[in-house]
Amino acid sequence: MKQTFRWFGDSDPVTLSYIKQAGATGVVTALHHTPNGEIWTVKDIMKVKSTITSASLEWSFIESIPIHENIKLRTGDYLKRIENYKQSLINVVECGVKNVCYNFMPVLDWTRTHLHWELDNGGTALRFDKVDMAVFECHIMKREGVENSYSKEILKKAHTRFASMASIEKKRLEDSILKGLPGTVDDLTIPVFKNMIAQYDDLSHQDLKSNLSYFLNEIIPLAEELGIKMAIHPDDPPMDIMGLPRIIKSESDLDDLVGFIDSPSNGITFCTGSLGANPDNDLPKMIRKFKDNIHFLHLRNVRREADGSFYEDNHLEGSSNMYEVVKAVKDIEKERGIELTMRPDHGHQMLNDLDTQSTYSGYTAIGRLKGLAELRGLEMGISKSLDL
Ligand code: DNO
Repeated sequence: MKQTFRWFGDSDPVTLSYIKQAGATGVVTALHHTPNGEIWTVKDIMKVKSTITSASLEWSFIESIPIHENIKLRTGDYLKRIENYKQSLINVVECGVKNVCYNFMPVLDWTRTHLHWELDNGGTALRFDKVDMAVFECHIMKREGVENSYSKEILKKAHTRFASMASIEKKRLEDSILKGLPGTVDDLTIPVFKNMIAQYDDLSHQDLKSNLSYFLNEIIPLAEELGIKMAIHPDDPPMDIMGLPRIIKSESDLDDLVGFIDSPSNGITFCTGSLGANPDNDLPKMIRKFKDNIHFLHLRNVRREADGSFYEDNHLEGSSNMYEVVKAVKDIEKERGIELTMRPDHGHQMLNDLDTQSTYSGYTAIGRLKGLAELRGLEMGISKSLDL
């Protein structure tokens, strides 16, 4: 596998020099300052690219060129936004970058209820707690219709938990959910957020899928002509939240995706953390099944809990069998005669990184370095012992 690290640009405390020291050969980044839906200019792309190449690294994947909400809703100026997207694709290719990750999650990108959840060993992890999510939806943002989204049991627990929460804890929960996680939409306030989700009131899962299919049928022929590999990121967590439809969370969703348009450019970011939070997903089986469409790997491991909660465990631990996952990856690499690009996704906050609040949540240097080192060792062990 080609080993890469996500980098958030010049303001990222995890510098290109650190990334190089971690042993990665490439970085995954985006034009984080270009507003969603605007054209990425050649000048801006080249600036980032030359910073990366000056550090003797490669810009392996763009993560992401985000999709404007009007495209997801197929409303307003969506046709103009699609044209902008196409122009951005033309421009990135002109700069020699040909791999593009994106997602189709309405309003929110990835979502957690805890950004610093304490582990037994003193480090911290990201966590999604179903009851806390219900606390937020029922008692903090007071979403209409929320009682239809949770079981009676969870709603009851949420009621009791909210009653015992100090205001600082309520604020922490609200911030964890709404204060834009790295690479996501801007920070949101509850009123803005409520307006944004209201736009999706009448949009079913099927409608959103049909809007994705429409978008792909516009974009993929051009991407294929340009030699671009598009790779959709699955929904994280892989379930509806806030009453918003989420459509890329299971094997059958991926079946639909690849069926929308048959092209090597219509691909997948196989995120083992996002897909692994859905207990129905058999990750090694899915890797083998979607072998021709997987262009990018996000490797991490979540520990699932019975009520749908999960936290991010060590990369080789958690509920998914990372040995079987990497073995499936090695098999498909061999079959396709290629090396897939991977990044160790997220990492614990640990050691010296505990003394700093400046790294992006989940994107600490040491936790990811540990994840990369473990995955690298696992890959070597599999390759050498199975001759893959
Ligand atoms: C979280 C990330 C996601 C991802 C986007 C891709 O850590 O994997 O935010 O970048 O969903 O568009």
